[in-house]
Amino acid sequence: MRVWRAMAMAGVMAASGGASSLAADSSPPSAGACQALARAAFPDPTTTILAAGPQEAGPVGPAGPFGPGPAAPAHCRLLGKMQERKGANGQTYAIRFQVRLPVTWNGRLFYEGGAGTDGVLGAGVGSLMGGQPGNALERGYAVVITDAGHDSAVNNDPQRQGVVTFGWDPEARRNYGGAVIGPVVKAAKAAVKAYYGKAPAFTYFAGGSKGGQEAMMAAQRFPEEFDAVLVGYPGFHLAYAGGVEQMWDAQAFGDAAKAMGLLTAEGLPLAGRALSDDDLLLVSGAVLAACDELDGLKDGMVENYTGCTTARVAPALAAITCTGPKTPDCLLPVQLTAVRKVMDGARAKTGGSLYSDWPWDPGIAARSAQGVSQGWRQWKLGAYAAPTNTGLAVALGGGAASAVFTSPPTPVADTPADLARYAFGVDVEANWAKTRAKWGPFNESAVDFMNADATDLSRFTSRGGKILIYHGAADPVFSLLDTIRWVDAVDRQAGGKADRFLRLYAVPGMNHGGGGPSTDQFAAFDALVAWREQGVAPGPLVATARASSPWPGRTRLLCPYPQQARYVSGDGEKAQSFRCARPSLAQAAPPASTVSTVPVRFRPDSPIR
Ligand SMILES: [Ca+2]
Repeated sequence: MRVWRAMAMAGVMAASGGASSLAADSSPPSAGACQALARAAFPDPTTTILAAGPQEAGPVGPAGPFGPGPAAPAHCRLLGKMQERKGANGQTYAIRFQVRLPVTWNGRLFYEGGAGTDGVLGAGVGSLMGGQPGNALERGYAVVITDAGHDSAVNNDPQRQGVVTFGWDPEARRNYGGAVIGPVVKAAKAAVKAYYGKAPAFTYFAGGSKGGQEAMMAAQRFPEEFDAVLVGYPGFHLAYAGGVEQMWDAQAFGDAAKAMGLLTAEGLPLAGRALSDDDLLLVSGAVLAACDELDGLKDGMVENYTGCTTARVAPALAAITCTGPKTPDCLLPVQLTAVRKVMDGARAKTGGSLYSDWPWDPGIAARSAQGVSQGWRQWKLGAYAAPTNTGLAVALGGGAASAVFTSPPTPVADTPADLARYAFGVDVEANWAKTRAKWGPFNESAVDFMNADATDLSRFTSRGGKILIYHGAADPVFSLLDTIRWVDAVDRQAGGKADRFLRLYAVPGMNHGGGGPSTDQFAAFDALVAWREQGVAPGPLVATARASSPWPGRTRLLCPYPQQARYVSGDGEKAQSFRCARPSLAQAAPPASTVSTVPVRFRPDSPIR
């Protein structure tokens, strides 16, 4: 029952606009206090304030294609930079940061994580993530963001991978990996102190994808600076996922395209054509045929993501294999070989895992009123109709793998054909070795500066630190199974008591950060705040499907791992018809192919085997 009380309390907090004010006893800062920040002292003596000025309530940032920028209350905006220097190849680097300080402050600081290859300052109003409406600034948080130490508009050499040119500079790599978090949070705390006259009572970090990697870095490498972190679909093994797995995926689907004679104008494989949307729907259909009912309800969702093993799915895949020419009802053996290879994850020639396998989940593709979901294919394959390789494994991964995640970096021009030539041609196992290599001035390996997989979190948790993670089961960028193995390793390290400080919520059907046949809207941030500040341990979260899903308005329980949602009785569209429970032993076992790969504990210097 405690979990339901926790949900009710989280709901009350959300209804009242989130966190209560800790600063009610202080009067709002004076009108001149904002401009005065330009003369304030900052901990890093290299800090330069570029702008400090009051902002009236209203939308901030440039208008987007769908309307004005996000809403913000009256606040003080501070823009600064620090550690400006001349770096590799004559590039000038600096750490830029922005702090928005609301006039009506709730006494807290919110560090919003970056995304992708960073290098930009976003609106910086503080996304609450999980599809939660509003933003942290509206709720009274001071919000800080950074470009992570490079500027995509400036550090952008077309002969050196374009926006990831910074990969050629060892210090810019380190900052991107997370070193930037320390100086930036200290600068933000100094701004808070100067503006409000007191330090934040609580400091949160929230980020997804690369920002999720940063949230984990915050807890692991700057544990004294943060009180709780919200981690979305994290790239905590980005060196492996970006440097190795994306090349593996590109090559698997590239091989299939080549075998089917599907090539670009330059004669390169056209990976995006390897499977059509209808072909991907056949794969999802096989997953559902094998696993949909494991959770007690045939509803197009696989809540039992650990029970849906390769062994269970294989007969359903065999059943859709063409025995002759391709037809709409079957997949060619070469197509299925590629799918199986991708889902098995990057492998060494000896068969050992170089990153992770992936859960079989119907979020690979699903049909809704808006068409077939693209969240999986846009990373693994790319747009079917495109004449070049638009899959992000190639278009983004080709540059990041060659410039940032391997040492030494390999020069690749920033063109679709050059990136594709690298992604399809590189030796995946050699790249894995280069994620762990040091070379000349690159005196930290990508694994060292990038991977956030420490399992001893005691410096963070001994101060009451809390970690809440969520991750889509159909995320095509970072594997939920890899995140599960890290959570298991942390739990072993904590003597089986990691639930005192760590929660993982798998989101069945969800792609990278949202979308897919899923219920991807939920109040994870509220749950984290209630846990850290009121001691209300998070239980099941009610999640709602968005309008673009196959089932708008459907609700489900997101269950804290290792629990999973299981249908009990009643309306199959409603969360209250489910309960959270550990899967039965027969269904709980991880995929057989990975049992032997689970390490006793994670070490940055050892692959998952
Ligand atoms: Ca089901």
